[in-house]
Amino acid sequence: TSLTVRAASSYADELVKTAKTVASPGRGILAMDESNATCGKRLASIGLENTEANRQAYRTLLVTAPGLGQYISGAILFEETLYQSTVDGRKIVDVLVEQNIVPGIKVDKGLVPLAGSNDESWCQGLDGLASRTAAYYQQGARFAKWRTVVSIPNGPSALAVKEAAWGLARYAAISQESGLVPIVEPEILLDGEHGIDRTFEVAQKVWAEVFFYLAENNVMFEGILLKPSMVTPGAECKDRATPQQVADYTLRLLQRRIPPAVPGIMFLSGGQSEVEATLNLNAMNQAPNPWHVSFSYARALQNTCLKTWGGQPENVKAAQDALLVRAKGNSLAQLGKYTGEGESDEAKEGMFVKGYVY
Ligand code: 5MM
Repeated sequence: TSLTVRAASSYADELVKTAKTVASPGRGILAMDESNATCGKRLASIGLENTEANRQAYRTLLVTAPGLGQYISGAILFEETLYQSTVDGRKIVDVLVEQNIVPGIKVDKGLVPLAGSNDESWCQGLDGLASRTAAYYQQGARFAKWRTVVSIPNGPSALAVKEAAWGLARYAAISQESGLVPIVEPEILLDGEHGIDRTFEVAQKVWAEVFFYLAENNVMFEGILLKPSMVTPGAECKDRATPQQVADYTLRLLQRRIPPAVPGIMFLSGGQSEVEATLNLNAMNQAPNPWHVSFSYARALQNTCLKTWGGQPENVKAAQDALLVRAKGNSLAQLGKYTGEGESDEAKEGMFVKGYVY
């Protein structure tokens, strides 16, 4: 039977192929789609100014790490980077393709306050999206990403959940019509004192609604990827969870809410330490899953790399090695073979920042 649905007819086969490539065994996504404001915060943390040249130098370091494509199947770029060249003048998109990495593009326009809610937010970017996604495809992007957030301490209100789910579904339908595989990312923020059961309850609600609207918008499930938060206790909850508990809750959530037609579940790290994010992913891959359970980390891949670089040209190689250590660790975790041995103390430090706004 044909997988074709009205909303994705002309690109259906290509969408399925792209999604499968990104969700290939032992690989995951490098999220390097920091908007200029977020990139500025990262650069400030190592004492660098937020200039285009510094952003270019850092992104060049990331995409030219030798052999990165062995562990990384896709890289999410900010619009600036999709049109940017490396410091030695090669198009970043071309470098990724040479590395066997599929270029992706962040298409949301960020979070703003949601009127009528309990200090919650919604994600902008639907106006003019179809023309932007068409241009991004021309420029070489093959998948897209839209991140919205749900806050547990602030509710979440029924309004905020509905708005998040509807926005994601409209974005997904539009992306598929342009030939871009949509990554569907309703991040449930770590903020709060709540226990893991409360996170589980909220996640079930959010994903039920997301899939309701994805179906209503004729999104083809074989041609999407998900980017969920792992089910963990709130960052300020006294009861901490082991990787085994996180894996049990998170897999139960997926089993209850995510159809096996979805080819890839690419988790975000959300402020977990680098090692924690890798251990949790590894725990989820101790037995076969109906989906490809993998990673789409920003901080949990980049943190040690960024600090090792420190903006110094002589540190580029060491920083690339640090990125490759994390990429390889998560590759092993995707295959359920990560041991956690020999990790630095730095990689074990949490990165959660309370009330963090990107
Ligand atoms: C890299 O940061 C992404 C874009 O954020 P802004 O547009 O707000 O700057 C962000 O969406 C990221 O891809 C996800 O949150 C996953 O990152 P983490 O660090 O949670 O793995």
